[in-house]
Amino acid sequence: MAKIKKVEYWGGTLTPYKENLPDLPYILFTGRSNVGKSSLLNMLLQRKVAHVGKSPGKTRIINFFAINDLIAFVDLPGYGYAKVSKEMRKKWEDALRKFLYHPSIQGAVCLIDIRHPPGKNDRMLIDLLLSIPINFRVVLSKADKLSKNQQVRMRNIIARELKIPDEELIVSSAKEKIGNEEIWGAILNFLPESVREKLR
Ligand SMILES: Nc1nc2c(ncn2[C@@H]2O[C@H](COP(=O)(O)OP(=O)(O)OP(=O)(O)O)[C@@H](O)[C@H]2O)c(=O)[nH]1
Ligand SMILES: [Mg+2]
Repeated sequence: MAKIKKVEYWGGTLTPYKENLPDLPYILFTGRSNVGKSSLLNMLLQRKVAHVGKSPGKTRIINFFAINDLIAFVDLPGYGYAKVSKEMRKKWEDALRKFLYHPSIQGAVCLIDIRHPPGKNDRMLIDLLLSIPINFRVVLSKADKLSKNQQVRMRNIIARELKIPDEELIVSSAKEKIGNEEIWGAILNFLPESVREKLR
């Protein structure tokens, strides 16, 4: 796990194109609206920095959080948010696609609700990530909502659907602080050795 000394909110942007982004490694948090991205980020950072919403679509802009001046977490708005027009959604998807090629992006954490098989949007995103040279890990969120047996069952189902080995899917709960170590382990592995050493 990383030693978090300082978290700095850099502010948000409506499109992934923010001029003069500081040249730090970025870790993206993706997933459909309401899946628990902001909550997971708060768990990993051990403080309430990202806004958590009762209704889907809480995060409407891209938020950047710099950690120890070494790396930055990027909290993305959720996809599949029904109240956004088709045109807006298309614009957003194109922008995200472009953003994924940004040279500073070192990895992505993709959340999928452990209670449901991946939807069309989840699959589109995973396929996109598989098609470009980017490290990513899939995290199954809200595990506290299922029994241990159900968690194992859903992990198998989701792994099969995504064609990812099931041991690579990380089971997590922001509510019960499950998966923190494992997710940090994955994130540290995305980073260059020199940065990883400084975060430890
Ligand atoms: N039981 C349970 N609820 C959770 C967990 N993580 C998030 N939630 C709840 O799910 C809802 C959405 O959480 P957010 O963290 O705002 O989700 P998000 O993916 O950032 O949503 P958008 O910003 O709309 O894309 C909130 O009501 C959270 O309290 C979890 O691990 N367990
Ligand atoms: Mg959010």
